[in-house]
Amino acid sequence: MEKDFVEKTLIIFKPDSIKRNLLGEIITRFEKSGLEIKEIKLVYPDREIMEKHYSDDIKWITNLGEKTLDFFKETNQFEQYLASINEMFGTKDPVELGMAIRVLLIEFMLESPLIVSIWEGSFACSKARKIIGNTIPLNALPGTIRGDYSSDSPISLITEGRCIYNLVHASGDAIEAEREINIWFPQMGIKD
Ligand code: IDP
Ligand code: MG
Repeated sequence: MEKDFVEKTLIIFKPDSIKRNLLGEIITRFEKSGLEIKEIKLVYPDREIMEKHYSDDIKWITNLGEKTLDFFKETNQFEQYLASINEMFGTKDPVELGMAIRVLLIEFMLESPLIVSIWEGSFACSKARKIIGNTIPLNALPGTIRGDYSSDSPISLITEGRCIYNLVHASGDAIEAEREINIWFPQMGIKD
């Protein structure tokens, strides 16, 4: 019965964690959490695999754009930031903005090899999400990977024309994990 709670999750160590020589420290955090490593490999990703991983699912893209706009809404210079976004991306529409961010994200993920891994444990997906912290490192709590090693935020879209660098990807839930494991480790299904 307790086997039902055992999940696999896909963790990707993104180019910024590799370039900043943080791989060891970050992997250690997953090891110490009690999650068990099942697979790990270095991958030189191509555009095709990255486009599958960050798929063009309209719901996800819309969410990406909306979350970005929400971040700016919470500042006291929303109108100014919105004008800058419009100037840079030619739109204020959340869907179009989400699409533009997805392009930047894929470019970023293609900047260096990635370390792609599978971890297993009780409620592994939600555990891994807790270990990594909020998508926006500025809002991620101390003690999480993103909170401890970065203060990045969507402001980088305006200042540097780039996506958020947040060191690590972890599947959002078990369904996302199954989809992602099939992309990166097609030889192994998630089900035992
Ligand atoms: P997650 O990685 O925490 O699951 P998602 O919403 O799935 O977050 O977004 C995927 C990736 O897209 C993030 O990890 C981050 O690198 C990038 N990203 C998300 N939101 C923004 C944003 O508002 N501006 C720029 N990049 C973003
Ligand atoms: Mg995600």
